[in-house]
Amino acid sequence: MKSFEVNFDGLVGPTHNYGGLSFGNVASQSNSQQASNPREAALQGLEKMKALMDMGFVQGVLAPQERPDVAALRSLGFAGTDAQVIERAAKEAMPLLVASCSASSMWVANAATVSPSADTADGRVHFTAANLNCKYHRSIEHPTTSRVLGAMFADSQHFAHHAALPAVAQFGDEGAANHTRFCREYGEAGVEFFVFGRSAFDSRYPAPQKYPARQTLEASQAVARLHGLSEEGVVFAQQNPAVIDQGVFHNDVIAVGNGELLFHHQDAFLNTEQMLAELHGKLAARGANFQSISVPRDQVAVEDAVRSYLFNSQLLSRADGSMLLIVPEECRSNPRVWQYLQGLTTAGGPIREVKVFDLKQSMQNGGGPACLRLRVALNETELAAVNPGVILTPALYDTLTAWVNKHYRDALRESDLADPQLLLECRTALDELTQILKLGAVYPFQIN
Ligand code: SUG
Repeated sequence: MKSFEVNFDGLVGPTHNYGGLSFGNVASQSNSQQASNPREAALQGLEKMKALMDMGFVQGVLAPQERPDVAALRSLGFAGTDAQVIERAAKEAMPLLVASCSASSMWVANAATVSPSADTADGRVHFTAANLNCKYHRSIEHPTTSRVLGAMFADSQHFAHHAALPAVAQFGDEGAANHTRFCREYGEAGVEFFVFGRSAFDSRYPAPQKYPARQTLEASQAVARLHGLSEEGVVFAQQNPAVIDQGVFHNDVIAVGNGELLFHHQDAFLNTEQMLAELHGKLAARGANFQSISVPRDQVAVEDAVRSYLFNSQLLSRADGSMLLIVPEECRSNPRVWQYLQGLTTAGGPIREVKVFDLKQSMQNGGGPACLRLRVALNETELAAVNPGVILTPALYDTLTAWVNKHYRDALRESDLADPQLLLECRTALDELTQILKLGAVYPFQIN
């Protein structure tokens, strides 16, 4: 049976703004308070989705969340009509209003961890929504994420959904941003690679000093158990705490994997040799020929990797067996990174082509091409069981582009977030979107 890796990209929501909300994420902190352009952000994302579709990849769409999140503000004690809730939050606690308006759900690599059916004990595709509890503005995403994923992957014969892990730092879980799957073919059993930043219960593991390690070992282990993964099918590895302190807040800022290949920075991990040997051995047992490309620090410094998002790229398998790397424009404007990439594609290795996309609106909040997509490996039967409304077609692309142009503002500043009209605009847009994507009622304003 044929199998595919389907990329579901997060559609940027109408409140996309620069709130400076993510301590440890250099771009989010340095662009705080700049005016954003939500329309441009959403169109940039759609361009990338269309380009992949046009290249023959199966491409899906993941809906944004309801923002401002009035229900979250109510749970913090703001009361009255919806307009009054927003007005009071703006007057008394602006940072909470900003957090409740974040369009951060666009970075769907953080929505969930996904294990394909070939890896799981019950032969279903498993999803665990990420609790994202390191940052308040992201911790409020998972209930809607679960509803949206449930509406996209509804058939319980093929899909199993797990609620987010306990909402405490000891089980901090950032989803697929710290998870990669290696395999020979997408439909064959693979090895799932979980990368954590610290251990919550075992002090022998070092931790970063300056910035938070968002993913714990215990969270990764819990997800592997929930998904019914076998010991032969998992490898756990620790991120180098020193790179977290340089702004690598998720492992997908310093490494990306696909098929039989891991593309990573020399300084990405602790105990790299041992980890690579384990991956090699476990993949060999599955008939796969694991390879890695380590980018040396004297060619690309960690700082260049963080600024350019070289590793926050999409590594895609093409029909001829070669790989394509989708990178953000910031890689081309960094001379060292661009030079490295020129050498990489001509070296006779698996990565033969680089394609560049302008994702500046998302990049300025620390979200590159890989952050914007959730990968779901599916066989033909499973793909047929996915809600067809969320699979991108030329017609859906046109509809979504028109929808964005109709509903989105082209400038948003912090002061605009207090405008009660913005809430109405967002709800009108999202109500229409659930019809376009055939999701049913998934948003709090549609349910309550
Ligand atoms: O969680 N930025 C996101 C970026 C997530 C990137 N995802 C991956 N690497 N997979 C974060 O830090 C910034 C929001 C603001 O400051 O307005 C933000 O949430």
